[in-house]
Amino acid sequence: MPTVRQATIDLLRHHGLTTWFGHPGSAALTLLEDFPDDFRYRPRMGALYNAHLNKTPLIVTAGNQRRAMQNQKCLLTNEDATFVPRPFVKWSAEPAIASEVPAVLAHAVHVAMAPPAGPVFVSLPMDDMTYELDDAQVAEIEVIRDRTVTYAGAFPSRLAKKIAARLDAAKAPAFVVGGDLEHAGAWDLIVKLAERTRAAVWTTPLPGLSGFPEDHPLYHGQLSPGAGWISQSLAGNDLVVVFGGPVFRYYPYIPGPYLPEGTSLIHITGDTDEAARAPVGDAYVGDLRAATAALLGEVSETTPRTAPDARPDVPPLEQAEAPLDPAQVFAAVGRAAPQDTLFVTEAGSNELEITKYVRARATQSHISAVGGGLGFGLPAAVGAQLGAPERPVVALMGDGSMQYAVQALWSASTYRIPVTIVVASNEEYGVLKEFRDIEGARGVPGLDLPGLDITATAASYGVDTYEATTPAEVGELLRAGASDRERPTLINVRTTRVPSVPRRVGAPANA
Ligand SMILES: Cc1ncc(C[n+]2csc(CCOP(=O)(O)OP(=O)(O)O)c2C)c(N)n1
Ligand SMILES: [Mg+2]
Repeated sequence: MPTVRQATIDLLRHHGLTTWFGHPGSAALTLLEDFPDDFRYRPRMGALYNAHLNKTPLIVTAGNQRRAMQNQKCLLTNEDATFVPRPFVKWSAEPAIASEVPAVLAHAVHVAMAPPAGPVFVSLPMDDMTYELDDAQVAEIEVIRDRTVTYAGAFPSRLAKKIAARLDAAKAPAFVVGGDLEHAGAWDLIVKLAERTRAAVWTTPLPGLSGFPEDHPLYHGQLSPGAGWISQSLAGNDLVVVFGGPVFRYYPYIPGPYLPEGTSLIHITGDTDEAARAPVGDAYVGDLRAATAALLGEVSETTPRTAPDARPDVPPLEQAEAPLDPAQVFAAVGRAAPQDTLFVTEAGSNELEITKYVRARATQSHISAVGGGLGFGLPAAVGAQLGAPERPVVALMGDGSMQYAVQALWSASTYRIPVTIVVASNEEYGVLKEFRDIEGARGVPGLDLPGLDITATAASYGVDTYEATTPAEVGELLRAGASDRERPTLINVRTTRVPSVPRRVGAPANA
């Protein structure tokens, strides 16, 4: 008779879940024994908070002590296992009996995938895995394994007409796009809609995925999260339409109205809580792809508007020597990176510079952490490279951010995952200094990072490492790193410290 472990593996395989990111511990050994050849195991603790805010459909399992030893609180007992990952999971469970494990995992898969997607958690007592199933249980599990759950989204044309009428009447509409547009597969549609309405397009702060081509003439960059900054950036737009993201994840507190005087906001989202918690605007909750398609069918093509000003050109390469201005580094990266590069960024003070100068071009080409919890970038880059093995994956990291999940370098070198990592080393937590200045906080310790040897650290994990000292070298090393499909590469660049006046896009000079 098959065991619960065999039925579990079979169920996961059936759903195409064959890459397992884990942290091997003794409570998981009964699950991992005789690990099947068509599965791959990557040791790594997940950052649940970021996964939750990035709406990543992740099934997290943790081994628990044997059921008969939990009452004594033996070593490895997780007393209230389902509570531990809250509030960062959509759902969590521990099967009531061993034979229920596959059914609970099927439930977990479907809940994780249901829009808006997100992580779920299942606790698996160790002795469940070896439990032998009888014929009736096997038959029931097969039915559960083979059934399907389909989400069919629609957007009523009555509502699309109403929104389109407001868009048609607007003199200078702006779109603010979020990563959910990409989850929804609405990339081409939103580009067409922006072109048809000649809207200025911004990315929502902390978008996760950029939602729009960053090299498009209508693209204006990523909004800075402060309310006062956002209302300044959107000044002159009489209608703002937000697609597939929250309104907005403000930080830090920058006084100012949520919107410029006389501007109204429409919020189109697939996430009911996003709609419910927004401080301004009329929200429409529905399927994002269907909503964008419906709007495209309804907006008038004849509303005369001039295109908003395109952004300044990327600066020419300078003959500079390290420490380099970050703009020079990222302009060099943007020039050298192959067209289909997938960028993962965890770059502190440089996130906005990156949308200005690197300009990711296609869908699924710029991934970042919505939650901002450091320790996302390196493992996300490794995961992205596993998910998109033919594409060059380039991680753009700060020297501080490098330290939070540095062991991902071990996975990259051990499993020959050919990511290229560019580190902007300014020897500080630069963005925290910007926030310190904004808050007017004095005497804050711990913001300098002198003496970190990034290349030596990476080399100790077995990664090929280089030090770039000019923009031209950044470009050459990046091209070489991206074309090496066998091994990971790390390029460290010394960069200038952040200036003491915040220089964020849309930031008022006196913020
Ligand atoms: C786990 C975690 N710890 C601390 C922070 C606070 N934090 C936000 S940005 C940052 C510094 C990033 O520095 P670095 O990567 O060097 O980029 P820089 O701003 O210097 O360009 C820190 C410590 C965080 N977001 N997450
Ligand atoms: Mg730094």
